Amino acid sequence: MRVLNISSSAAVDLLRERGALDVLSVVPDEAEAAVASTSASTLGNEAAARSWVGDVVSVPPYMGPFSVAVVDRDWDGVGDGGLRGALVKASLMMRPGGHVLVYSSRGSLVDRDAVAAVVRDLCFEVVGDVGADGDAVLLCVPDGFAVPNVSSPIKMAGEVVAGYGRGSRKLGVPTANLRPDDVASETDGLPLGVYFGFVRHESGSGNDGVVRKMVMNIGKRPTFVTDNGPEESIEVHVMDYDGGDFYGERLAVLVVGFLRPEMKFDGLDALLNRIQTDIGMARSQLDGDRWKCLPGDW
Ligand code: RBF
Ligand code: MG
Repeated sequence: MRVLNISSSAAVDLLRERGALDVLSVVPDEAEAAVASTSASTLGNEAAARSWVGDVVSVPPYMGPFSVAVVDRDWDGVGDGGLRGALVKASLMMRPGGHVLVYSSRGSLVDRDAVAAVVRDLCFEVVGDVGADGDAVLLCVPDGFAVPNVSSPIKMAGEVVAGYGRGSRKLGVPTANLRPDDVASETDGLPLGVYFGFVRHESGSGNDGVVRKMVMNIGKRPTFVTDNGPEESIEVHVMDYDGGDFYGERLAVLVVGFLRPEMKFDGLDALLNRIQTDIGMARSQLDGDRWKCLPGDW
């Protein structure tokens, strides 16, 4: 079990006593880094206690994925983005089924509703308060990255309309934009961000009866769009398919999971890198036994 420790190095021994095999502590300086590792070496396996000097936002993604994260909202390693920034970053590095414990070492309020508001558009579900005084809040990543607070896959269908000509095809990630009105009732209230599931044609020349895997971005593409101008777009990338565009055809989409919020990346390369990660994560979920059998009308 790999643990992300965004709190004092004192937690390392406790975590390892509880069976954590690999603890990465986010520490503000080299002195604290030394404590985080000596503390663990008393338990035997030095290699399994690592530290990262800096804040959680700078932790390289390859150091994950994590099954557990412990977050002291008052710890230096939380960084300038505060609790929200730390939880966004943690959410990008968690395994499905993983848990995040949020507390405050200074006794500042960690109110369940406040935390729920902070993670509203992240892949976390609030499990509940922990401790007699409710001084910590436990979050989990639903198994299979199921859409939080949604009990079954979301079915929607819409016509493919022209995008904004930003050339997602040229980027190597062609997307079919669904007409927002067609799917408004299903997407209403869903957080902006990246979803995954299945797609098939309802009609049109592409209607070959094949169910394919897809990733879907519901959002405003903040990486490219700086004013608040354009409305939400609902973009579906059909995986393992390099046929034509689907303009005018109707796509039926089954959304089964949610990966992350939509983010403003530092340019195209960073966005494309993350989209490749999204596709990889979606593929490993969609190839699993859970989706061998789709709902009846699929
Ligand atoms: N655009 C963003 O600005 N931020 C994102 O986080 C983001 N995530 C995406 C994830 C996926 C899986 C896909 C297919 C698109 C995403 N986009 C995102 C939209 C991207 O900017 C858009 O496809 C291109 O601008 C072409 O319209
Ligand atoms: Mg498009």
